[in-house]
Amino acid sequence: MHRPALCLFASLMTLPACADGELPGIPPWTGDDAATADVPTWRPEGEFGLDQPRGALVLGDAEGSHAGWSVAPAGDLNGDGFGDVVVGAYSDARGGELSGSTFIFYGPLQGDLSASNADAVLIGEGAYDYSGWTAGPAGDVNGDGMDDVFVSAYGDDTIGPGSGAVYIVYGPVQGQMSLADADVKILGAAAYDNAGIAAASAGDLNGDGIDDLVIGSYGADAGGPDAGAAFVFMGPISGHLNTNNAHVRIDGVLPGQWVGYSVASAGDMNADGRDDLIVGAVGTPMHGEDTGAAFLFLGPITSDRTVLQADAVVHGAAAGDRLGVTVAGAGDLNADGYADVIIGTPYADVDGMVDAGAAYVIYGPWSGTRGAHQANAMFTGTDTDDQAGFSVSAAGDVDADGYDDVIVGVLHDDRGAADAGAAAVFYGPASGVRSVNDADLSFLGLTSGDRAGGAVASAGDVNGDGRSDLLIGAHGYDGRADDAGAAWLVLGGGF
Ligand SMILES: [Ca+2]
Ligand SMILES: [Ca+2]
Ligand SMILES: [Ca+2]
Ligand SMILES: [Ca+2]
Repeated sequence: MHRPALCLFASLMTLPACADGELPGIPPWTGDDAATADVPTWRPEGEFGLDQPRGALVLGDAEGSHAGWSVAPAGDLNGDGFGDVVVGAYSDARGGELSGSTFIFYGPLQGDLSASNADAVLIGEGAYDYSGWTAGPAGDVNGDGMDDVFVSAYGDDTIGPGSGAVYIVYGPVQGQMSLADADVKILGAAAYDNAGIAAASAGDLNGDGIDDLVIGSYGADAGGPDAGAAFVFMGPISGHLNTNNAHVRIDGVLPGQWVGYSVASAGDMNADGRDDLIVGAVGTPMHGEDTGAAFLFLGPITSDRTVLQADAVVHGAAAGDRLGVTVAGAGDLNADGYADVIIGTPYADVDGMVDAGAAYVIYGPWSGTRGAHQANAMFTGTDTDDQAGFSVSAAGDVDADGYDDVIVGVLHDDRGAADAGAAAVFYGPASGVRSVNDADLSFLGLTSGDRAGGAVASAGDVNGDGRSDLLIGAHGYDGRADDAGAAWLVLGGGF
């Protein structure tokens, strides 16, 4: 009988031994009940091409810049009361080859826009920084009442090759600036740590009313070579730091575990008033190499720990699945007061289709150990190499029925054209197994290689009409130039 490597490791370390599919100290999953909801009177449904205007289109302006690799709401960076949008282009060359740029557009935005006309541009410091790999709202990390924005650059080499960095720029943010002038720079502590492969606002993990930031660093070595780590910085955050200055570190325990490949706020999964944290570890070898796992840590989180002290874990179904490439809070899909999460596994094989991909929903409260097949809902790709779950996000409440919804990127969906990609919205409450072709609402890429859905996000309500808006990145879109990329803002009121 196969013995999970993590448990084998635990017993080697004289920690309690554990049975198949369990981590020490974390009891197994025991099942739950699915929720049902009435269908609302207003609900957009069906398949839509991204050529049908429903908001705004941001076009990358340079060949190969891959704008839309990351998309996110940014909070309100200019203080006008409207939410703003960030579009990352990790291979933009404004600051040098592959330095990357991050484009900020103030809400409300409408019609066709170009990266060249962004309200603010944050430019990578140097060649091969990959800045804008992720970018998004930092909350208000300096406590001055203005929202702040973070940008990651996992290729930054200030400490050594691939040490990585995450920047914070305090609001108000406007005009062009080099990230060298960012208000905060957090460096990876060592070469090849790749700090900033993931980063996210962590909500308020220690309950002091100031937002906190979590940084993924899959190459960190404290728990073994490339065991990886997630680093939590409690606000207020200022100045030049490195990951050794983190208030809390969460380390992997196995070589190559790649903890911190993804990180996100889970919301409040146990409804205790404290935000919780989810961390992906794609190299976790539960059922063989690169099964992958995602670990939940309940707030308050104020002391260092390893993934063996997680409050809950879900692991992939098979070797090579790499569960946890992406993780996100999902809002509250079943409207029970407990926040839920969604976990992307684009390299999961589905019914023999290699890398068809899947996204798994787990409802709060979540404790114990479970396998991916014990997710509360599962959204699957429909063809070999679809890579469903390449991106995952809360979608807000698109159909305004009181149940939050989710959006799943399908990197290589072929319905629009070969590898045109798609973004699939599933309305809450969701349960059981559904294919992305059976999504409630789908947005399809237009032309071959667009890779729509390479990034997805809830934009909040950018235009203030009370409808939840969506962001869909297509980093392979050729609108202005080959692979210049694009991002769509889809307004919920645009149907
Ligand atoms: Ca601020
Ligand atoms: Ca909590
Ligand atoms: Ca819930
Ligand atoms: Ca809904």
